[in-house]
Amino acid sequence: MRIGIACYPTFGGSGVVATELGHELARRGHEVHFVTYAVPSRLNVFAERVSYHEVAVPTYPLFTYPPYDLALATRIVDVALHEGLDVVHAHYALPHAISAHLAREMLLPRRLGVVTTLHGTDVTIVGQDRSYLPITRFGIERSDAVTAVSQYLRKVTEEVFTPRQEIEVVPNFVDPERWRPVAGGREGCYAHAGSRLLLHVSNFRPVKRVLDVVEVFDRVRKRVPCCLLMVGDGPDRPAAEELCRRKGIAAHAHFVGNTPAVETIVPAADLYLLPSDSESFGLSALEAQACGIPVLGYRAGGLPEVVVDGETGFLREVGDVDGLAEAAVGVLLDDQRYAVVAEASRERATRLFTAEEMVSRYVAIYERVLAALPEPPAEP
Ligand code: GMT
Repeated sequence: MRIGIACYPTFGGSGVVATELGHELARRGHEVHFVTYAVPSRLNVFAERVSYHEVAVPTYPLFTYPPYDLALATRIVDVALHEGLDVVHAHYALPHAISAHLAREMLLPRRLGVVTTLHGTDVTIVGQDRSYLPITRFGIERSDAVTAVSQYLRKVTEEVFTPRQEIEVVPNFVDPERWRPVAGGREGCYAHAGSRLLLHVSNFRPVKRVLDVVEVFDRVRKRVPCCLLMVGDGPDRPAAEELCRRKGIAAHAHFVGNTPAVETIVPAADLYLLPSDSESFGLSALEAQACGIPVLGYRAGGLPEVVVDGETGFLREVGDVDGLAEAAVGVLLDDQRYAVVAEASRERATRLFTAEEMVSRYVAIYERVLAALPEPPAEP
């Protein structure tokens, strides 16, 4: 099959999932064409059967807002015609599902299947803004198939958009070879001898509640020697750094910005903190667990589908930083319990969230969509 993938190329989870899926599809013999404005952060452009097609967005004095969605639709058409795409898979509804639909209309009578995967804020925040709700619903309804990355996200999508078609849940997956415990991994990476390492990775948007990460760290540090490693960048980073300075813990909190090689850092951590107020899935929590790192977060959104409280990590109500700190201290001071939780984290993550299963499910969806597309009119 020839599959186009439209996604965000940034460090965010939806682009990561799209990229990992593309690589897996290519490994299974499919031809995969990424169509986006920059090379996705985890894309190996030299991988066999993987191509990258840049979307150029020319500016013009009249354009206060250059129309990326139109440029993307035009590029999808171009790639579909020249590379013979069967399906385009849009990751994150806006604008990808709309551009994919537009491209399909432009290509008629040539056929192109459109599959949309909803990832999170495209439904929970952006898609519910009055400026975008109708067009998000339109994108969902015009897709030939729609998937969501968690049961939680499917439920919210059904409640908010009441779409006509069924939404299938295909959870995200993790590569157990790439994300794995590393012997001695707890030394180094800012964790000094005798000190534990707490880790957070995100785009530092308000939904991630990075100030809660600092609050938890501050409380844990009073009882267990530890450091905090903050990976990523975004709007709330200055506030988090300032809070560390105010609390007098800045020397122990390291903000390192974005880095593509997160899998080399995660195994060095003792605990992974993801106290988002709504996480549709929490891919980084899955990756941490695959490395045998227990996760602490809030009982919100789809995170309870990824982290089992008391078994692979610890979940508390949103805002309960004391509860999270208490759970962190409890497990850090009990080596035996820590080992059990760490092992369960790895075992569950690599058993339930396999590429093999999820990629097969996506391929089955593509095949179903293709089989249902109307035949093009016969040549005269
Ligand atoms: O929806 C977003 O905020 C963006 C998106 C991204 O590109 O980072 O994140 C979402 O998709 C990820 C991959 O499916 C999920 O693991 C994240 O939980 C989800 N983020 C939120 O729901 C906040």
